[in-house]
Amino acid sequence: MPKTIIVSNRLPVKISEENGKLSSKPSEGGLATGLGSIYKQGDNIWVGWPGMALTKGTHKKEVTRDLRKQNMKPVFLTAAEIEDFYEGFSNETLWPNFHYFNQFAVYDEELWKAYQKVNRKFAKELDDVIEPGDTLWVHDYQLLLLPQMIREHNPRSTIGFFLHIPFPSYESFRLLPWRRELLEGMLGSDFLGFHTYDDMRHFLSSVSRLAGLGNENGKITVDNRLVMADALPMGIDYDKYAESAASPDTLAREVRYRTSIGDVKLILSIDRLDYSKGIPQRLRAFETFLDMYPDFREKVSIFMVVVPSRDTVPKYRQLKEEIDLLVGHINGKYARLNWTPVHYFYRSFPLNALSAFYRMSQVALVTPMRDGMNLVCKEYIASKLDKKGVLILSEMAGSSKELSDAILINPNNINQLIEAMHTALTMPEDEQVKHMDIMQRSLKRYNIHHWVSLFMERLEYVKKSQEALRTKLLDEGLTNQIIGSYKKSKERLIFLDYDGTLTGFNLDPDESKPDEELKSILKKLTKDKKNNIVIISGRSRDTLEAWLSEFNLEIVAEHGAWIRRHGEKFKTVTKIANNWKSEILKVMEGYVNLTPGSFVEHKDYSLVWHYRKVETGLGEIRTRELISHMKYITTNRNLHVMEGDKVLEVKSSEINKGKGASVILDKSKADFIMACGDDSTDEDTFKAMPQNSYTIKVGSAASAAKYSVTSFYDIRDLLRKFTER
Ligand code: GDG
Repeated sequence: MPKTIIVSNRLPVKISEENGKLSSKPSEGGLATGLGSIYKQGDNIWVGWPGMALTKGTHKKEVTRDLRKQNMKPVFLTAAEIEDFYEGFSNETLWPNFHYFNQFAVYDEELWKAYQKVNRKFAKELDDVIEPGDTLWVHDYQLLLLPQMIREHNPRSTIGFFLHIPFPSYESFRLLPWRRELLEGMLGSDFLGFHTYDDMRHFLSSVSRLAGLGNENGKITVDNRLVMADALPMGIDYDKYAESAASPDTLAREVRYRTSIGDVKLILSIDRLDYSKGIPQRLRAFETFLDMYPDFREKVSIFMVVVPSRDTVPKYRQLKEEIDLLVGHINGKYARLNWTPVHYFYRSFPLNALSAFYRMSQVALVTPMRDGMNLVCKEYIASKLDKKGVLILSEMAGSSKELSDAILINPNNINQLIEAMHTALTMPEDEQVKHMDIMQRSLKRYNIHHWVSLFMERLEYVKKSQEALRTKLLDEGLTNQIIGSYKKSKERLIFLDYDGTLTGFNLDPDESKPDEELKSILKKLTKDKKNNIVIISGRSRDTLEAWLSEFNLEIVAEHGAWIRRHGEKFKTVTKIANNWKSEILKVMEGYVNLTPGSFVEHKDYSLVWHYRKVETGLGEIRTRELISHMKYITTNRNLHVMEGDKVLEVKSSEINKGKGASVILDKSKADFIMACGDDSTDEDTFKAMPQNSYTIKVGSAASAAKYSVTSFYDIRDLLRKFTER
């Protein structure tokens, strides 16, 4: 039976060694709980590093055996790999870059090599466990290259990827020397999940700029494979935190802690030691708060837990020293015998202690400079059983997108932060309850289990969509069937769109001219007296005439506005009004003035705005503006606004390729009819074709065509086979 494989840098256990004896402790992290419902079932498995560098072969065997029983498989890393891959490239290159701390980022070829090597090591370990039909879910920034590496050996695998940290804007991501490789690695996935819509759109923007791949609502076509990106904010195990907050152990702890601290209001701050969390900024704001509001001295304290993390990395060590100094400074300045302004703990606590801290605190101060999501603020809310308490939350945390009932602040704005503390400490209880209630409802619903099942559903949806597209894919059997019916037929009518169907898309339109290969195909096809080949294109009749006049074929130009039959000149199909042009041209020219690199092409029955030479992004924005402008002025005017590859065309609604094709179909007695096209304008052609014809779409987008192929080369191949004996 197909299984699910979870892959992350760390396994949800930690192995430690004492006096030569190994022991393993399960980790309590939210992810471990959420994914527990998956990896503990049947043959499912979690693959990752067990958290310790083991050198002895016997130890490795023992750990492997022990973990196997718990549905886990270890990937053993050497001390050097941990240093270069984990502490190095992951935490000193990717982490700062993705959190917009580029001044801290280290660019080192050796670290990059280690990162590739360890990702490859994971891929190798996975090769031993992956079987056809398996689903893989890869986690986080340490394994960005892994999806592609898995796909190399397992091309049909279902691969999901979730990024737990922010995906930075292209302006940050582009600084990485290995940006392309990293993106390509990620694009090996079928589905990519991010915490927020902003992370998702940043990723899509990098994909467009670096890999040249556009997207339609998050769907990207990579090597003819559909890949989808989406925003799926991670939730917490709500019930676990609510239950822990109500447990007798927690209540007993709260009484003990309260007795020691006395009757002061508490502002809670809990983070891993990390510069992205804004811990010093928070302390400085609290110091100024005490300066500005002396009435609050002796009445309020910060309760600050900093969990040790990455403290072998120099930047983290420095940060620890900075926090130590600041805490010492504030306590030295304000402390009284009966009051400590900052209660500071550099260690971690058991869950019940954490729950007691959440319960005891009037305010939670969660003010990261940047955070993928931030779970602490969600846990605080779930622990507030009486709904009393106020959350101050940084806009830079992914969770701020869901928790708009918190007091949202910009962590760089110290005055705003100070005012937020004052507002929180003086907020009436009924108001606290009102906001807390709204946030609790939302977190209860979008909990970790919901997140896990949503991720799996989305992944399955992408796989099904790929499958649906594949069933239409023109395979060898279907190809032979079409060739057979072509050969048997007495009269044939073949409609061929030009750009994207017979040639690729070129930035320079001159490069789209028929090349030698295409010329030879067209020559052979048009020589056969049984064939009527029709080129049906949006291009102007002059261009098509110039490029194709040497062949004995018919032409439908400008989306059907002009038709050239055998031995005749171009004729218009209908009498089409053109009096709309001057007004539309004025508007388009306005956009040309605004947008360097753009220009307007005049066709007989349409106007086209071209932006392929405009700065990437700007062209797209201007086009969106132009579209809404056009929609407004074309209402009730029988005009049609069409988007193409880096173009926007406005034409009369009376003209479309379907109508053009119908003129030719009407008089035809062909017993073999085929139409090939690649973009939305070809859909009209497909729809105009009779039932028994062959319609073929180039590309994977939804289409009225019966079959699909992946590239214009496939169309060329098919046409070539028609003429072979
Ligand atoms: C990354 C992203 C994203 C803290 N102190 C103790 C303790 N904790 C637990 C908290 C919470 C977890 O650690 C911290 O999670 P965060 O989400 O706040 O931050 P990161 O570790 O940076 O996580 C982040 C997350 O991935 C998930 O996608 O939200 O943005 O950076 O659960 O409760 N737990 C215990 N004792 C402590 O002293 N037991």
